[in-house]
Amino acid sequence: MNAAPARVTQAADWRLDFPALRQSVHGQPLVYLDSAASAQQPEVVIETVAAYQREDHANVHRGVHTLSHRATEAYEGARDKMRDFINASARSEIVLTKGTTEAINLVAQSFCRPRLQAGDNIVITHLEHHANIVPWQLVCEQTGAELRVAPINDRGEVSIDELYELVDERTLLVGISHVSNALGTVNPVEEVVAFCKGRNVPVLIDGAQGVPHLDIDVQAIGCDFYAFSGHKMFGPTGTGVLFGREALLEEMPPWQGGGDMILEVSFENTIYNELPYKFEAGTPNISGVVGLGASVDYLQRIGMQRIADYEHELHDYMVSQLRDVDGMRFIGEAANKASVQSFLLDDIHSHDLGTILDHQGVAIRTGHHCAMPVMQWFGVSGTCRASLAFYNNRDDIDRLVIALEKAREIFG
Ligand code: C6P
Repeated sequence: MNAAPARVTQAADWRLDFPALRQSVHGQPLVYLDSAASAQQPEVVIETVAAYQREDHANVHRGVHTLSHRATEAYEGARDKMRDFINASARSEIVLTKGTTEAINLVAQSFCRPRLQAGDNIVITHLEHHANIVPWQLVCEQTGAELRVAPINDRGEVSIDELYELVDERTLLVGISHVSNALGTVNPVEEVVAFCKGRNVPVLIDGAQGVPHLDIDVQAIGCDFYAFSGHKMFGPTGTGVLFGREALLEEMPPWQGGGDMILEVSFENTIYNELPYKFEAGTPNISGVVGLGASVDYLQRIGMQRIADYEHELHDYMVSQLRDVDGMRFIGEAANKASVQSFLLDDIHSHDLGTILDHQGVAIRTGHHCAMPVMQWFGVSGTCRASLAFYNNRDDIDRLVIALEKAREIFG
């Protein structure tokens, strides 16, 4: 037997782990092609959260009683899993946040704001999600610094040479996505980090769309910060991670104050907690983080490299099948892509097309994908976006194609 059918069989098995994928929508078996917005959760994540809530729930780091110990163990155990998952060198480098957005805002306010002065700059790219644009705009407004934006080309690839030209001795940080959510472009982050390291410029990578699809090793990448969200990696919403190099995190002040981020408080003087707790004020999303730990275990059982290989093949299949649909216009054709294809069909509005597909049981995302500058670059108000996870298979793509052909008939 050749490799392709074997992989498809594996995908069918993985799919059975996801209860949400077993349902019908508008009378048709659900085809879920919106994992870039939020991925479905396997049974084991749902059950782990439920079991925690049924039996172990209490506040963390606070109680001497048994349930508090159990909750703390489960929560801190999940941090250890996350450290291992991205190969951070220490658990102190794993700051638990409510998602990528919060993680990037933390860096903007705690790392950049105290350091930035008028005339300094931050460099990002044109294909960033709003979460990797607006926090930098805010901190630039607050400090008088300049936000510089590296352009993209017609295929949706960052012009890396132009990015390098924007970096100078006044650059405090470069922020770049690992994988573009709107276009699927995989950015050469290792190269960018190597260039910036040579100039002592820290790099933040928005890994929201990287972590679910690629085997991430933050030490091999060499980045200073790496941000990602739990709900895109088959875990609960309201969870996420900021990886930060310990030396940088140590230098950074807390950005939110409250319980758990302190060692001692008096009106005269407050002593902050050690890493990573200094950045985790208040009661966290305990059950969500415990569920995220279960999702890491689940992903590691399958293997991220296996997932990446399977998805790569499925992505190629999706692109080849969509390309043959009459009236198809691709938005984003980078040489190196992962998981996503954005497109428009004839002159059908993306929301109309999304609705017609939904009525055939096919879920895609439509609109600007929180990446308005990308839409502006391509001169469109929005696109349709099909995004894959390892639980998708070729049948899903075939159903998408049939649904698109039906939409063409409807719109005449
Ligand atoms: N993109 C999408 O449909 P949060 O909301 O904090 O979990 O993630 C924000 C975020 C940051 N960066 C990238 C590259 C992202 O894709 C996202 C979330 C979703 O594309 C929802 S807008």
